[in-house]
Amino acid sequence: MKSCITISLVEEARGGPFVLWDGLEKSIDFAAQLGYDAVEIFAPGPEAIDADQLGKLLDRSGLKLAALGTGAGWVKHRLQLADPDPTKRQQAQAFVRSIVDLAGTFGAAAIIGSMQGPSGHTGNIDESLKFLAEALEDGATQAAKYDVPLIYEPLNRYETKQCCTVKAGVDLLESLSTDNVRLLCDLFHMNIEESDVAQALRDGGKWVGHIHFVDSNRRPVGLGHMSFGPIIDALREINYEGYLCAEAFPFPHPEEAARQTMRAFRYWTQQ
Ligand code: LER
Ligand code: MN
Repeated sequence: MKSCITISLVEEARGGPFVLWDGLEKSIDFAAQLGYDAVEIFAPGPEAIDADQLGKLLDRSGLKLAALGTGAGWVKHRLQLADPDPTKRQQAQAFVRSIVDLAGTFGAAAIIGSMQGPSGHTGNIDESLKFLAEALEDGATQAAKYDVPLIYEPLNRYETKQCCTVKAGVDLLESLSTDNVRLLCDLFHMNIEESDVAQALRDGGKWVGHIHFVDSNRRPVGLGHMSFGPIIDALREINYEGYLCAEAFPFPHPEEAARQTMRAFRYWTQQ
């Protein structure tokens, strides 16, 4: 398993669960100094990232781009993939494709999390799920051009009503005509929704494609009450070789949150 840390470039998301906030250059250099393998970047949109500059920063530091988040499509632009308005849905899908294109040039995946929309306001979960499935097919087709998967993240019940557990995520992915979507299992959401986090990961099996590595209270790993032993055992059992990515509150501050996660990553993966 490999280590990864989130960098947010989205001012509107201040207070959110992203660890590093100090721009790409400083954040990437700091992540490299701590020994991280990769970064996951949350950007306002593709135009906010200069691909040449990002390429140089990654080369210089030896870090990989693990993934790009699409959540700013919702947080900043109020676009969501299950919007009942077809024009807004198309705009949301175009936003996702633009992030898939940028991530794809780095051999990285785009993540669909908050962009799936809360869905509660339509009052029609089946319709929302149908729109979401169409969007996942669309994004996955685009991602396949770069030989990367699209990554889909079930969220807890306070953020979406469409799909809140690993089981619901697997059912959704299995209903698609593409097999190019993988699940992002965020341990914070799972702590709220699953009856057994480790068993849910085991059941997720081959569909588990990315992990948000965070404790029960969304603080860095080690600062909550999650049992990480069984979680790491389950990931080993399913031969998970992807990233454990720190998506946590920058508690008590970004530098210490990054250090704490790296200590926890080493502790849990080196035993
Ligand atoms: C995004 O990865 C996520 O987990 C959501 O809860 C948005 O913050
Ligand atoms: Mn997450």
